[in-house]
Amino acid sequence: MSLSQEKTSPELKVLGACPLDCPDGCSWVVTVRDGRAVRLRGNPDHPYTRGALCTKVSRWLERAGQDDRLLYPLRRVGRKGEGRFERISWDEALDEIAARLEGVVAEHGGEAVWPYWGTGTLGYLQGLEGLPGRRLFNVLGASDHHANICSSAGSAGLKYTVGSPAGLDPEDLAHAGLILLWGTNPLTSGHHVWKFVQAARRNGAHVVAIDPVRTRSAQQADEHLAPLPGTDAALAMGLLNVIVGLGAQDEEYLAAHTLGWEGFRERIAGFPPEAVASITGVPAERIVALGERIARTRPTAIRATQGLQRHAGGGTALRTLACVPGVTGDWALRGGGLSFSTSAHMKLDRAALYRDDLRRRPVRTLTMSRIGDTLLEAGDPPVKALFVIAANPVGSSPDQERIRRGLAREDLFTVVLEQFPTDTVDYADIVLPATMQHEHFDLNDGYGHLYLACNQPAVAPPGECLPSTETFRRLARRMGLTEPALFDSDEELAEQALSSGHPWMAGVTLDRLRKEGFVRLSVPDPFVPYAEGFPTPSGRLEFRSERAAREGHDPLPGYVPPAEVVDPGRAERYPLALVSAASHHFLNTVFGNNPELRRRSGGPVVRLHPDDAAARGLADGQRVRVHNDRGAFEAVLEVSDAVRPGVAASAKGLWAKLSGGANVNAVTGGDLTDLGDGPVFHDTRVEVGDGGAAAVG
Ligand SMILES: Nc1nc2c(c(=O)[nH]1)N[C@H]1C(S)=C(S)[C@@H](COP(=O)(O)OP(=O)(O)OC[C@H]3O[C@@H](n4cnc5c(=O)[nH]c(N)nc54)[C@H](O)[C@@H]3O)O[C@H]1N2
Ligand SMILES: Nc1nc2c(c(=O)[nH]1)N[C@H]1C(S)=C(S)[C@@H](COP(=O)(O)OP(=O)(O)OC[C@H]3O[C@@H](n4cnc5c(=O)[nH]c(N)nc54)[C@H](O)[C@@H]3O)O[C@H]1N2
Ligand code: SF4
Ligand SMILES: [Mo]
Repeated sequence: MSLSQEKTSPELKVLGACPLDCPDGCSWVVTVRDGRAVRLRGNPDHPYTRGALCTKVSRWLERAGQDDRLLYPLRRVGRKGEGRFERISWDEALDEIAARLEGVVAEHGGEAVWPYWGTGTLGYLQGLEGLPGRRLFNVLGASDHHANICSSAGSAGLKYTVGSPAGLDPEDLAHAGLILLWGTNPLTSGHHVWKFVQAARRNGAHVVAIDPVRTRSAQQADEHLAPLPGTDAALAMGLLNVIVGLGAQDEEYLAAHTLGWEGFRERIAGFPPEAVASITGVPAERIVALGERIARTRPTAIRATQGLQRHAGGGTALRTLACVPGVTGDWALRGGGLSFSTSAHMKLDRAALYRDDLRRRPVRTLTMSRIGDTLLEAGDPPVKALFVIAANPVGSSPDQERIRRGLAREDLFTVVLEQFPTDTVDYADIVLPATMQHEHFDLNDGYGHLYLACNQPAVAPPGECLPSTETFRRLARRMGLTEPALFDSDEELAEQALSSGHPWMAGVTLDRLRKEGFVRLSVPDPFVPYAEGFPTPSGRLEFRSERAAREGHDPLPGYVPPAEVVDPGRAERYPLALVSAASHHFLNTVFGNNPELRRRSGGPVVRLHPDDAAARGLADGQRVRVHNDRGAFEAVLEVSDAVRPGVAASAKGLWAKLSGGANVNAVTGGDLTDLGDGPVFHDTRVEVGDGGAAAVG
């Protein structure tokens, strides 16, 4: 084509949304010229994300065109874990998968099949809750998958206190007088909330970061408290102790809107500031000062995302934190209360999408973060076929070495639907190439605002990539299945999802979504989520929860200590508490193979307080080995007083095979939280030693 033709060829702007596991759910615009995506930018019209993407997704199109993109179905030719494959046709791939699945179901029953879906895309159709394959797996009677990896602990805790993991609209942080950024690092893990924090500040709000590490966000806050990891619930009880000591509880609110205050009040009395100081390592006078500040400021907004619930007591931590605005009555005010995730405010018809009614009998549930143990256990039946969909367990799930051993089982048939040759792909028998977001249709929200988005495909898929929904329609046909629900088109699925009839979905139609790109839920304005009552059994905020008691838990909130962090035996062998939070440069392991972002990340890094480095004779910039009895990874040491003494700070997201063979999950363990069966990534003890001359990638 000549230059003049290129100049005149019309440009097309296609509206879409970022699908990654991030609260922000950015709206984006793809510019298409001659069938090629030439630009991808944030959509300035979106009220929450306002045109800004993040440092990662600004490289989306670069990622889409990376040389290592998977473009064709592959069959393993090497040993499991080696990552050697040959190209095959879709027909061969589907024939082989159909035959192997039928064989497994016939010999071991449907539950021997594990659909293991992750968070690579939060799209309602292509990812979330395993939807693309969920109906097919329901028909086969496959095991259910508990995607506990991210927020199940906090969700379970919040459910007891306020009835739902959903809380205040993050936009309403702008109306808070005091903001507690509690176990959350928004400038890295969802930066769009920051402009609402800043708006509050312009009105005089005070911002406190509570984090064992002085993060980017903590640096920007007015105040930073650095508790020992996993002790936040004790801190919350200490703050309440101060508030009640001042008589600043809202008696009217307590009487009208809460349940179990008397019992909870007695428990609060057991957490005087001095005792809490010795549990948390936060000086008593700082606890008193913050308690007094909460007592005299209305309203207080707690922004607590996933970080602080990745501990043995993580479920109770959120359960207890949500009580603070119950005692002060701040849940009744715009900008008061707690914000964790907005997902439960999205009233799509999930049951209609998932069609779990297609199961002929109840099935067992297998827990995502326990994949290593589960694959190595005998099991009844043992897992014989594993479908990995938008997940990368080798890189992202705990106890890496056990996962590798499980995936290496010769009798296990593993299919991976992927875009890139991840650490997990290396163990696949069959690899199926998946489209990326600008190549397929989806509905998206994110979990940090109240807008639903429609993502339109902007370009044709490269090579032989297919949307996961289409892959499973083809597989169902190949297996000779006839259930009509297995063949619904993407558009039909979207219509079903939007037809819940819930009043908040009024006006949220596919037509409008297509035209406008995103639509705000029809929530009341102003939106004070629990002004009319809480979605708990009693309709009140439940300090005392009969439901918790029935389910075998403490009827009252309080403090459940972390496990490894406070275990004296482990502390002796592994003196450092490791936190491996979100990396600024990757989104989980997505982008972990992007050369520029890897370069910027500096590769695997572990940060230690100067005292801890000196005690080990370690120097800044030195190669070190971070280890415990589960495994080890190599990193470069950064000595920094941003890290609390006794804590080692690293990050998730690097690919093991590009980082010396292991990443941080070589040392994290597979235990589960007190509530919600969540993982305990930040409740890990390690030692850090000289790494010798070993290469660090
Ligand atoms: N850039 C980037 N953004 C991301 C992600 C990413 O990988 N990279 N991941 C996305 C996903 S999947 C999620 S779930 C969210 C997670 O984002 P966040 O909810 O922010 O969770 P984390 O990054 O795990 O931890 C946040 C902070 O909690 C601190 N922390 C750890 N343990 C404790 C504790 O016991 N108490 C307190 N007070 N603080 C603690 C950590 O030091 C860290 O600074 O971010 C999303 N956004
Ligand atoms: N140490 C430590 N580990 C952690 C955490 C931590 O805080 N510390 N955080 C945990 C958290 S919060 C989470 S959410 C998990 C995430 O763990 P996983 O759910 O396993 O997510 P990822 O590692 O991002 O892998 C997702 C994969 O999906 C692929 N993908 C993306 N889009 C699509 C698509 O449209 N179709 C298909 N088929 N594939 C796609 C990507 O290429 C990527 O390889 O990690 C957890 N791991
Ligand atoms: S990862 Fe988060 S901040 Fe970045 S573009 Fe996606 S939604 Fe926006
Ligand atoms: Mo997550």
